[in-house]
Amino acid sequence: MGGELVTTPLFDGKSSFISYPPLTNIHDDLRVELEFKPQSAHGLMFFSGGKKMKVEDFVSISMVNGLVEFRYELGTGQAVLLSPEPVSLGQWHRLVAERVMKAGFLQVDQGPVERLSSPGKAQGLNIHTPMYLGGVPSLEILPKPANVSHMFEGCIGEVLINNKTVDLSYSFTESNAISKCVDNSPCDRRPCLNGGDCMSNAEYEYQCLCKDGFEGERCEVVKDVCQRDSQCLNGGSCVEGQCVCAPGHSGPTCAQHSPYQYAAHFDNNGYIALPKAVFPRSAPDSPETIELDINTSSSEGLILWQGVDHGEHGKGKDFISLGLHNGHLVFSYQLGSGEAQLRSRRPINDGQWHKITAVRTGKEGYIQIDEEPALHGQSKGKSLMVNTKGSIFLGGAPDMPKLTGGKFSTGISGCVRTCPC
Ligand SMILES: [Ca+2]
Repeated sequence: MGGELVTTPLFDGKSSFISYPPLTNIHDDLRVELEFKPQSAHGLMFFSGGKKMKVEDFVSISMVNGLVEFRYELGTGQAVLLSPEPVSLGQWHRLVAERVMKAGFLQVDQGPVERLSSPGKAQGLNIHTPMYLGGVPSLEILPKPANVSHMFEGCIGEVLINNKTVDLSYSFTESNAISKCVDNSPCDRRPCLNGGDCMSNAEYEYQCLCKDGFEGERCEVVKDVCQRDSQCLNGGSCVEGQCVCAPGHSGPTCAQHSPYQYAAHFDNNGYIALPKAVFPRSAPDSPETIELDINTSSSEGLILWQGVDHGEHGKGKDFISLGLHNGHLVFSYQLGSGEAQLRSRRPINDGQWHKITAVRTGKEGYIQIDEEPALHGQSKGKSLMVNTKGSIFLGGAPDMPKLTGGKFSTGISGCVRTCPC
């Protein structure tokens, strides 16, 4: 990179690239977070390939027609995920591209999470080439099915692989035609988190005006509302400065009572915890029924969740959930040997009240929206019982990515009421 240390590289869209040692520990899952400022609507930002053979494993992240494309091949067919909206050129964005076995996820900025699984039996990613950023030294390196025609033109900022920051300027093995990225204002990088406003007050300085409840130079710190359990009311406990309410209570200090039959309004961060007793586990052959009315305009988010206890990691564990994906209701459950996913035919996020009935009997399940015909499905494998120990969360949940094993990152906005059933 010449004589000067470049911490934020600028790629020229032609011969620029930086390479790093081949990725390791990514066979089962790979999560790439990348901060980028594109100058052109096309170009390869990230590539990692396998051995040259008939079908070559690879992962690529590109700009295609102004959209972000996340593409991977595990051996039996590609998954190609696209951001729903084009990203603005000349501005900083952040993408998260993740695959867990065959299941892929892509989110750009605060947009919806796109989901798609790769086809066929292959589950593992087998990587042999270096990891490339911004381009490759020769097009020969790229497998044809990756469908790459341009290299990336623009800047790449922070890069995280499986939650670890890549040291862009020291850990590379090779680089070509890299220069230094220049921003007009220090606010261009969007340094203020959690909805904070950025003010630029000198050439290299910025100041964040944080929203209520956040503090720190970049508004990265969630203000503590408690230091000890006694500051959380009604039997709530203090976990890392935030009250985790006992079932039947809600609010920052758990002051609100939430009886079991209720109507509640949620914003993105709100939720209600109910004791698991309101939703008793029944014998494998008798039906379990969830009935509720919902009125929401959210396209993504968690409506109801029961899985592991709060504080445990939910990845791979049994759960039962109702959520929204692209506005469609998704009833999902995992009994230990495979997940069932039932998706409503129509979106339900039209700001009108809808009656939802979700019923599970062993592996079999169905959902019914209003008076429409029921939609049936079943989970794979032999397991019949859902082994869930935790509280039931409605409208959202604390620490959602951890609790739900990455299935949900937001709650819903809107109203939920239980019917008198
Ligand atoms: Ca493979």
